[in-house]
Amino acid sequence: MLKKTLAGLGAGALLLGMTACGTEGGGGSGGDGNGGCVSEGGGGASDDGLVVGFAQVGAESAWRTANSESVQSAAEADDRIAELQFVDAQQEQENQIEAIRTFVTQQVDVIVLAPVVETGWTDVLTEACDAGIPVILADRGIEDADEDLYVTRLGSDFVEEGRKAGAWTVETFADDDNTRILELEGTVGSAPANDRNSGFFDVLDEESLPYELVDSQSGDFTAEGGKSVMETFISTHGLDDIDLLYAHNDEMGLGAIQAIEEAGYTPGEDIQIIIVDGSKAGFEAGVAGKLNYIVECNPVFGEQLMDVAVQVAEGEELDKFTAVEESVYGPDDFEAEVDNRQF
Ligand code: GYE
Repeated sequence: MLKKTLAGLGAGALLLGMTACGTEGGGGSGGDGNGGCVSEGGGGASDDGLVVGFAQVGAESAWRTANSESVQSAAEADDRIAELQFVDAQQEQENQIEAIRTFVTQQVDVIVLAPVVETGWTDVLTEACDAGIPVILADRGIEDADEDLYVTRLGSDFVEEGRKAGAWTVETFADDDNTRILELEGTVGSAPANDRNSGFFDVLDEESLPYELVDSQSGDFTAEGGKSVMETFISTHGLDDIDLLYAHNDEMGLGAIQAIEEAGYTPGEDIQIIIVDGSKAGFEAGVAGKLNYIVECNPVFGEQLMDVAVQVAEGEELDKFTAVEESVYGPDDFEAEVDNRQF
């Protein structure tokens, strides 16, 4: 529903939205796949185009910067979008909550949220629902209990990414008695940290790989975080008996590589390293032999997101989740792929 039209509708539209949330919001599962807010929110795009509010996570990684650029340039180039209101939440959930409340006050047509963490969204998303404004999740997901409070999610299958890292680990260390692993987790409570962890260890357990998780800590998806946690790992455990570092993103892996080198070890040889994302800098480290496996996570889905925003505004039925396409790369691929990287 367009901003200007909605403003004119006033309390009637508000009441309609509230009824939809009240009756369908508590279901938790099942439903028609569009949740309780959607049909009431979809008023159709007018010739003026949509006003979209986007509460982005922050600017913590090359992945994130590429994602913001992709969304902003797609909105700019798309005649169906009148305006994208972009908020960088600096990795703070409270900033995202504040941004959503502002979008509701401004009566934007569609809210796009890339949630920093999975929990704590019920109240603010109910407010958006009550205002009749549909919410799309971009990138990260939220807990299942709140699935009726958004229309659809467009992003990566993080469990699958973890599983790919796990499959390579099982294959690589199949002959070892006990694979000793360090894990650099993403932001605590975030969907990619939770899912990349569970997907990875599920595969190791399913395939009965003998392993020991020596330590696992969060580096908050940043290079500084990855480096300082790795320094702590090294001083606590040494590196002589460690086989593998599993870093939930490029930045943390690259920060860790620095710490490993500063401690006098050779990353990629003394310790094998997996990263997730696949930025150019990540591939360059691969070409230099400093890491061993890259699980791709694709941030360039801005154009697809604009399509979804228009469909949602028009009240179309959509799948609850659409995964972007992603691949995996080993040492034989690094050289050939490095120049293709878009971020
Ligand atoms: O892997 C990481 C970023 O949510 C998929 O967030 C995203 C993750 C990405 O900080 O680099």
